This record gives sequence, C-alpha cells and structure tokens, in this order.
Amino acid sequence: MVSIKQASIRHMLSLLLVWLERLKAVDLMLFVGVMLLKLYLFSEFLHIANMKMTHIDAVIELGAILLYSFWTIWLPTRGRILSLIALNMIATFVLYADLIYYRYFQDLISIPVLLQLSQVDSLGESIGTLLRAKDFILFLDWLLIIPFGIYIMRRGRGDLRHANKQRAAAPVWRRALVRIALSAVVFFIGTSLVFTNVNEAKRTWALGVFDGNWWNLSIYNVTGELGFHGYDVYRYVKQHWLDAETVTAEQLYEAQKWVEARGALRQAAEHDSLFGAYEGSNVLMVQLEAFQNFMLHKSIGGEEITPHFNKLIEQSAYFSQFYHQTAQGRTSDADFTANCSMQPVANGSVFIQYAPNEFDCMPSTLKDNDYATTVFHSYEGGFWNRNIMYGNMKYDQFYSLKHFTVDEKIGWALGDKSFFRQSLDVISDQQQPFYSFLITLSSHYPYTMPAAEQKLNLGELDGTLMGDYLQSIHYVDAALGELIDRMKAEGLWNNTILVMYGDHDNSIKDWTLFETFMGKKLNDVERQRILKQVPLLIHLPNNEHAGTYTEVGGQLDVTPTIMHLLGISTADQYLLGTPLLTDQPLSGKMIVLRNGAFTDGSIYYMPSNDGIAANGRCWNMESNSITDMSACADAVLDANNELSFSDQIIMNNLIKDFKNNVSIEASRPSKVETVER
Ligand code: GP9
Ligand code: MN
Repeated sequence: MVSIKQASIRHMLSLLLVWLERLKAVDLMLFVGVMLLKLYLFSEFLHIANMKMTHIDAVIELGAILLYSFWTIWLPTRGRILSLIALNMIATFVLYADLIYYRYFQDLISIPVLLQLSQVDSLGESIGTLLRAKDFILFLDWLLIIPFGIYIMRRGRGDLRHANKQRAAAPVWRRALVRIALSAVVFFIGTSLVFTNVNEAKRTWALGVFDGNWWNLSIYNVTGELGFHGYDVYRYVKQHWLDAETVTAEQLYEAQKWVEARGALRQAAEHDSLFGAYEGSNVLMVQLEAFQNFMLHKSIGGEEITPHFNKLIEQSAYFSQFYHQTAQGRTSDADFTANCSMQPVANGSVFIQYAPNEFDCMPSTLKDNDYATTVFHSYEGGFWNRNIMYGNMKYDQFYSLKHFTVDEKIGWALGDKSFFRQSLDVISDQQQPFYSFLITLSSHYPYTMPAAEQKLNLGELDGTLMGDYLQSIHYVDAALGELIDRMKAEGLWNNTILVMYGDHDNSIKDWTLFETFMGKKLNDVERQRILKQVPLLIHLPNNEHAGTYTEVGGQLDVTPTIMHLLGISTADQYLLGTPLLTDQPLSGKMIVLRNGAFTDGSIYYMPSNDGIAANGRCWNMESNSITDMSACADAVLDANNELSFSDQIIMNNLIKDFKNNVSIEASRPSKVETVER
C-alpha cells in the first residue's frame, strides 16, 4: 500500500518534472546557478591568501559551467535532467575532494596525483582533522536531487506521458533543430566567457603562469576550479599522448649505452682513496636560494657581505668553477639536478611534469642504505609539486610550511634563521645516519627584508634591487653562521658532511647594477660566469680536504660526489654526473648547461639564438676573449647529446625500462652485433 505521504511526495516530484519539461531550459539554469554558488563557496572554504573570487573569476566559472553542461540540451527532458544531476554530483565530489586535499597538501588534485595515489595514503590517517561541519552545505541540494533522480528513473517516463496525453508534440526535426541551435549558443557563450578572460589574464597579470606551470594554484587563480581540471586534462593528454614520441628499440639501446658510459666513469673513480672515506657519515645539504658566486669575498661599506660563508670556505672543499644547470623549473630544477643527477627539461619542470617517473635520486639510494631521509622547506608543500615529487624521491618526511611556526616573517614565508633553528630541532633528534636536505627561501626575489635586517651600508646601491639582494644575502649568511654553531652544539660538526650550493642566479636583469657592484665593465663571458656560477662547498669532518678546487663542476655532480665520499657505488645507477672530490680530477670533463652552453673550464661555448651551432661563440676563459670556433666545435655534438639523451630518458620514463631490462639483449640493433672473423 502506498501511504498518503508517499503519494503526495510522488505527486510533487511529478509536478516538478512536468514543470521543468514545460519550461525547457529552466533545469539547466538551475544547475548553472547551483554550481556557481558551490564554486563560490569552494573558493571561500579554500581561503587562499590573495585569491578571493572576483567578478571576473565568477564570469570564467560561469563560462566553464556552460561548457561542462551545454551538451545536455541535446537530450530529451528526462535524459537532460538525469545528466545534470550526474554532472552536479561529479563536480561536487571533485570540489570536495579538492577541498580535503588542499587542507592537507595546499594544492589541488591533478591527474599525476591520481596516478600516484600512494601519496594520498598519508591523508587517510588525518582525514578526520580535515573535515568541517560547514562542508555539508556543498551537498545540501543532494537531499532533493537524489530522490528526484530516482523518481525520474523509476516513474518519470510514465508520469510525463500521462501529463502530455492531450498535448501534440512538435515534429522531431523541429525539436532537434531547436536543441542543436540552443546548445551551440550556450557553447559559444561559454567559450567566449572562459577564453576571452583567460587570454586577457595570460597577456597581463598572469603572464608566464601557463609556461612556468609552477603551481596548480596559480593556474586555478586564472582558470577557476572547473577550468583548472579542464586544463589539467589537456596538459596531461598533450604531454603523454599528443606530444609523446615513441622510442624505438634502437633509441632505447643507444640511450642506455650512453648513460651507462657515465656509470663506467664513476666506477673507474671507485679506486680512488676518497671513495668511502666518509662511509656512514650524516649528510646535511643546504640549497641556497639565488646564492651566487660573485658576491663572495666581497665587502660593501667596509663590511664583508658573506663573512660566515667566506670563513667556511677556508675550512671546506670549495668549488670555485661550479655551475647551476637549471632552466624554467628554477628551484625545483636545482633540487632535481643536484639530487637526481639528470638534466632538467627545457620547458617547465621535471617536478611538475614527470614526478611519477623512475629516477635514481639520492634520498632513495640513501634510504636503501639505512639513512633517515628528510627534506625541509618552509613554503606551501604543493609549490613545484613537491608533495608528489618528494614522495617519489622516497623521503621519509617532508617538512613544509605547515610544520613550522612562522615566528620570523621574511619575504615569502619564514626567515632562514628560524627555518634553520626549527629544522635542526628535528634533525638533532633524528636517527643517524641521516640525509637532511634544507632549501632556504629568505633570499628570494624581490629581496624585501625587514628594516632591522638591512644591516649593510650600501652606498650608491642603496634603494636598488642589487642593494636589496645583498642585504638578503647578508642575512642568509648570518643564518648560516647560526646553523654551523648549532651543528657544533649538537655534536654534528664532525660526523656530518655539510654540503651547500646555490640554486640559480638572482634574476636581476640590469647589468649596470652588477657593473656598479663589481666596479668594472663586464663582457659577455664575464656576464655568463656571473649568471651561471654558484658556489659548491663541501665541509668534511675535521676540516679535511679543505681548499679551493678550480676544476669545473655542475649541479649534476652533487649526488655522485656525495655517494663517492660515502662509498656507495653508483656505477649501476642512471646518473649523468661524476664525482668532483677525487684524488685525480676527471680529464676532459665538460659541464653542459640547459641552454646548450658548455664549458670545460678553459673554453666557454655560447650558443646562438638561431640554434645553428656554427653561429655560436667560443670564448677562451683564460684570455677572456673570443677564440676560434674550432676550439669548441667538437664538443657541440657531445653537449647536444647529453641534453637530448637526458630528455629522452626523462620524457619516456626510460630508467624504468633500463631497470626492467627491456632493451639491451632483446633489442640489440644488428649493426652493433659482433662478427667473428
Ligand atoms: C618556493 C621556492 C621558490 O617554494 O622554491 O622557487 P623559485 O621561484 O626560486 O623557483
Ligand atoms: Mn630558487
């Protein structure tokens, strides 16, 4: 027996269905209104600093909702309403998942995250703390749409037919025409609302956001939530399907042979007396933001800019011809090159685009050798996709902004002094041996320091970007002094290898500022030196092997160097670098930069913008003058090989294939077969 209450609910639902059927597009309008409201609430709940929903954002979201749903107009009433209910449920689910994910990871869910769900495991444990009662409001409409959907599926057809008994239906062709025309109009409106506004942002305030691609939230800030997911799908499809080139068996074989030759160089160095000389030591590595070489050992206004670093140089192995090898991925590239010893990709960042791929990064190797591995960076964990990449690099723990107390606000976030202090609180309690990687931030562009920390007397550089840069470096140097004192106090100074290197240049484009500081005019190769050289400093227990090493090196050599000192063989690993601190420096070593420049310490090749090798310039570094191209010509091919093999390996996830032995014997090309005579 159907109760009176059930009958009246069914009657109401049937009236609603008939009403929606008669008024045609009202269901779509209701859907658009509800979704817009949910997206507004979503942005409020996220509550990201400087990212409040503006009216332009609302217009973009509106356009995206229309694009998401325009096709439902093609369907008859029941199908359309059911599809809109399904679209509502899917979008609400995505919003909610993003909201929970953001509260934990300060990022949005992207396809690479979904492909690496193990990362999300850590979220499971703390899910309870991420839920809020107010979130329920996102699901309020489900109380109506779910029963309505069930009613339509069960009874809707019959009730509609009954209600329309007396009405003559319009001819099929007319209905089809109206639907196609209406959906085309909605599609056109949606497209213009989204793309005119996004393109305008790309031209103006969001210039470079889609090229740099450094943070999902920066993309979301331009495209809105639905647009972000649309873009994310496009980005993934383009990278993995549209732009993907298949690697032939022969290419796989060539790449493996080429990279294994680097392993053979490292293996040859294992006979060296320094191989394993520091076996079992802790490793504390500091990546210094925008920390270049040119201001070391320099004073301004009678004061040394980096007194602590200069003093440490005397007690350490300091590499004075060391190059950063970063590209658009900036800090993340430095992290990747130094820890994983591969070239960065030319466009974007490996951290963002290839995070799930297989690499032989230092933390995972050290973890396999019973080290505790931790990484510290007091900024949002989603920036540069660190949450995901660090999971793949097998760090035990990533301490991001949310783990620190911001008791000293400088620049983007926490000042480096407090950052070191709080990181050392963790490190000193850590199981030994450990590998701890610390990434500083206070000397980040645009170098705004609180007045109390502007301690240098800058003279004519006062009020300039260069002046601000030097003030921030002076502060970071003082923070390094405190770090060293603390390491000594914790008894870590003589059982830890302390490594420091600069991540990349300081982005100051005005060369007159450099010339004012250096007190001389700078030619092209001097400028390249300033731009590309950063310090590498390795402090060993008891100040052993201290001295200035003038052999060339680059960030790709950091991991092989540390492994060499620890006596962990990397002969079978897929790394491009070679150890720098050895009895005998490797002869003919060449450092290849991502823009195609290279140097062996005596020549420096600068590629030309047209990409034609012969149009590049070859500099003699000793005489500081341009020399004949013949001095560089032979190495151009080697440099290009390094870049293209590295790209091929990263972009096609070849290390996984190498390890699974996909190539070699099975695919050995006939031309390399040995012939018995
Ligand atoms: C922020 C920091 C800055 O987390 O890594 O990165 P950068 O802008 O130097 O690449
Ligand atoms: Mn940086």
